[in-house]
Parts: sequence; structure tokens; C-alpha cells
Amino acid sequence: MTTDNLPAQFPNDPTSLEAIDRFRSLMLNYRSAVQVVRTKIHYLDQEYQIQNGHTLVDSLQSRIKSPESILEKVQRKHLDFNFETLPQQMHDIAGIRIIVRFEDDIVAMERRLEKQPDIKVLQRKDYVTHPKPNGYRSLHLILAVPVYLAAGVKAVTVEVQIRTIAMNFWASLEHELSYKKNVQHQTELRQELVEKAQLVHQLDQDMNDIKNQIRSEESDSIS
Ligand code: 0O2
Repeated sequence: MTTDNLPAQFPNDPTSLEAIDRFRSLMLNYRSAVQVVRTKIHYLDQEYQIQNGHTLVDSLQSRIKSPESILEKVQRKHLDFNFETLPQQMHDIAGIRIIVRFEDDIVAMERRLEKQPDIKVLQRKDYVTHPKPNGYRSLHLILAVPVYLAAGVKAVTVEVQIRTIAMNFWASLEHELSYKKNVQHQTELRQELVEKAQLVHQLDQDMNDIKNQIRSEESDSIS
């Protein structure tokens, strides 16, 4: 079965073979885009290591939003569930998280990504410099990435989050709390997390400073 001539509108019966087929094609584009960006990040990291003697990336995570969370977001944001408009309205169907060790590495990775000639940065949200009120910190980029299909090249969006190990440690616990409905003392725990975000921020800055000192002394002793 091909999906080429199917109407863009999601058919009335979302369990119909046509709808499922169309949805699978859409998801395949996102999986391909994630592969493209992951490969680029690996290459950029290896190149950085050759040039600088250490890596930028501590770890890499990626995911494609599940059909359930796509539907949840469509309903929450009152979006149109339409195969043509969904990719323009929802930019985080494909997501990659780049975990680095130091705050400086966030910008270093961003610079390398934005210099890629086939990648376009469509949106930048800097929650590192401007944290959310709950203390969340991370750099978010929406990238348009080329995916090569039989019918031609398609630009597919991927949300890239770049954050330090410490920011990720904090965000993963905060995320867990957000998804738990029956945790006692929610308000107190939230407040504690706001305070811990300050500690995480301080730790990130201190570690960055120490790293700069170590590396400048290292380069002084070489020259
Ligand atoms: P998941 O499971 O990680 O994908 P929206 O996507 O509409 O909710 P917006 O403004 O479009 O929000 O996007 P934004 O603020 O750039 O952030 C979206 C993603 O960033 C979230 O995806 C989280 O991964 C992460 N994020 C943003 N704010 C917070 C926060 O306060 N705490 C934590 N832990 N993560 C955050 P999802 O879809 O919510 O989750």
C-alpha cells in the first residue's frame, strides 16, 4: 500500500490502515532525521577530540515522541491533527539530548552544529542564561535537517537539548516529580528543587572555572 495519494486530513477512523500507514511514514522521516543528527554529533565530537585532546559529548539520548504523547500535546495545545500541518506545529516529535560536562561545552557544541551547511537553526531557547522559574536550565534548538527520500529531500525538524551532566541530573528528577500524581508534599518538594537548581548552577560555574584553570596551566606548561 502506498500513501502518496491519501488525503492529508487524518481519516475519521484513526485505526484505519490508511491512517496507520501515513503515520508510519511520518515517523520514519523523524527517525531518519535523528540518525542524521546523531551521526553529525558523533563526527563533530571525534573531530573536537582530535583538535583538543578531550571530548565535548558526555552522552547522547534520543527519542521519537510516542503516538500517545503526540495526541496528548495535540489536545493540550488545541492543535489540528492533520498530517500536513502537524510537522509545522509540533517541532519536538524527534528529540535529541546532548549531555556535556561543562557550561562552555554547551556553546561549543551549538557553534559546531550551527556551522553545518545542511542544518538550519529555526529556533533557539536559552534556558541556561534565562532559567525557567522552577530552575530548569538547558539550551533548546529546533533544527531543520535534510532527510533523503525516494521522492526527494525533505526538511524535518528535530529538537536538540544541550545541557550539562548536573543540569540533566536535576531535570531528570524534576521531570519524575512532574509525572507523579500522588506524591505527598509536592509543593515542598518543588520548592526544594528550586533551591537545588541554585546549587547545581553554582556547581556548574565552579567546575567550569576549575576546568579553565587546569587547561590554561596545561597550555602554559606546553608553550
Ligand atoms: P519530554 O518527555 O522530555 O519530551 P511544550 O513542549 O509545549 O510543553 P515548549 O514551550 O514547546 O513546551 O517547549 P520547551 O519549553 O522548549 O520545552 C519542551 C521540552 O523541554 C520538554 O519536553 C522537556 O524535555 C524539557 N523541559 C522544558 N521545561 C522543563 C522543565 O521545567 N523541567 C524539565 N524536567 N524539563 C523541561 P516534554 O514534551 O515536556 O517532555
